[in-house]
Amino acid sequence: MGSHDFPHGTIAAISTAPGEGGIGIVRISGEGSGPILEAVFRRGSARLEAGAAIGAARPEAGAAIGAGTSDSGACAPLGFPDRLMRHGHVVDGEGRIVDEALAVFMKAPKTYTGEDCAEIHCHGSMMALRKTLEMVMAAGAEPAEPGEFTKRAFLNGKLDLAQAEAVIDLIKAKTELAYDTAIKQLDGALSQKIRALREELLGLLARLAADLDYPEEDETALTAEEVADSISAIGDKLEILRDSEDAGRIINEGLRTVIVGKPNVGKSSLMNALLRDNRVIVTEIPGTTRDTIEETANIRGIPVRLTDTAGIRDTGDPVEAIGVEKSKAAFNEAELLIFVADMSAPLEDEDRGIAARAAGRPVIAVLNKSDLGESSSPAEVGGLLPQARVLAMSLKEGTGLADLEDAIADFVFKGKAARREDVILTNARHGRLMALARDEVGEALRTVREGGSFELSELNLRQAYEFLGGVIGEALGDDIIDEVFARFCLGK
Ligand SMILES: Nc1nc2c(ncn2[C@@H]2O[C@H](COP(=O)(O)OP(=O)(O)OP(=O)(O)O)[C@@H](O)[C@H]2O)c(=O)[nH]1
Ligand SMILES: [Mg+2]
Repeated sequence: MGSHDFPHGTIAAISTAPGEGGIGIVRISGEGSGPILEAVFRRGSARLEAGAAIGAARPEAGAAIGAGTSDSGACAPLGFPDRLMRHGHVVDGEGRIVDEALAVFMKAPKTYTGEDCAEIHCHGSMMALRKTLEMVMAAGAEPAEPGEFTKRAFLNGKLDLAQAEAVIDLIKAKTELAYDTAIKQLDGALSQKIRALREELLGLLARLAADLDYPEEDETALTAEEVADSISAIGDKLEILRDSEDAGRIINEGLRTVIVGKPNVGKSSLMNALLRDNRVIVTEIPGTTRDTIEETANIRGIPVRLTDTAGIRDTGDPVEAIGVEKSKAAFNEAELLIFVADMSAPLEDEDRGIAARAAGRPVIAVLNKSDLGESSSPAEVGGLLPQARVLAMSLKEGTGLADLEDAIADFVFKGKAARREDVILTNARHGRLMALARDEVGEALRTVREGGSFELSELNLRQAYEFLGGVIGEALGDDIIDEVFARFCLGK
């Protein structure tokens, strides 16, 4: 039997992470959830029941299931009262036990997807889970696409699109800050902000429409100044939200940060200090690090993807030379460079050469080994890298590290401390729509300020309203919705 047995398709997937675990969950959603659960699950001890009885209830008579549910999708299956967890066994077509498990049926519409749902809690064994999923499919479920449960929740109005996207952020959150941001968005903080902005736009559009319809009623006539003020207030709010996107993306995806400098200045020591782990080999021999090494550090809640590199210098050693080439490649991909030099020695041509490569790039300069004296000064490094913040540090004595962490956080938040109550855009799709809306509002403002017709600015404001709607998933095409949910993992 196949999906056609249940009009909207009943989907199933293993929802827990692959690997060994105490418990693993097979999740089912759709009208077939109840009958499928009845078909694969025996309550109580299957061993005590006659094998024949189990066999008899098996769904190779698939039609019987279809017939039984065509008009009773919302009914709890026999033996499965709504939302009551039952103990029993998953059994195969011959009545053999696949696993001992707990199972629950949840009646629509008060479920995650808004459809009838069922869950089978097996042991967290990939074999037991796969076999259980096979049984569930044999009983009529189709394999779920990645994100399909959440997509159904969206299509059934359980979540708006921004909230649905927060689910994936939440699953992928690696730091407390990423987690906080996702939880807030799931709770609807961003959606509320978008809705409020749309209301404001709609209010303004209504006032403009009234003005255009009854221009002769002077007492209600709007002045260009009034309209411009209202538009610019909306524009400012859009700008603030748009601006938060860079930080938001970094919170979710991490900041690609590369530690560069000539050999032996303490790059690997710095990597270890930021990771709070002896991850990389440190020796007094120049040229110790020969390969690029990437690890993620949690710095003030920001996932910082650090790359330690081989010290860049001309070398006759072919292995080190490959490392130097890799360093140069990593250098070019960095979103932030940490340039390290030795404070206890005068700057050399090698330092100057590396600094020249970093010209115009976002960079923080560290003068390490301050415990050994000051032969090169922060001012000198500042001369080479005018855009850089320059910090003195001694990794040996543990000074200056906190300043560097502050500097990294400042770089991400552009000096504005991330406040917990702030709504931050974490999603490139939202960022794009927000930028489009901002441009439309900007255009409307220009028109009004230049004495153009309200009608013309009205068109731009309408467009902005539509773009904002796209964030929460209003009036979006199927292709965009599919693309959003394709980012999800299986079983969610
Ligand atoms: N006195 C002093 N020594 C340090 C300090 N930081 C690092 N060192 C020492 O400097 C030497 C080189 O450190 P590494 O971290 O291996 O330097 P690196 O830049 O990774 O070197 P390469 O991998 O060879 O490019 C080691 O002996 C460290 O113990 C510091 O702040 N003060
Ligand atoms: Mg090193």
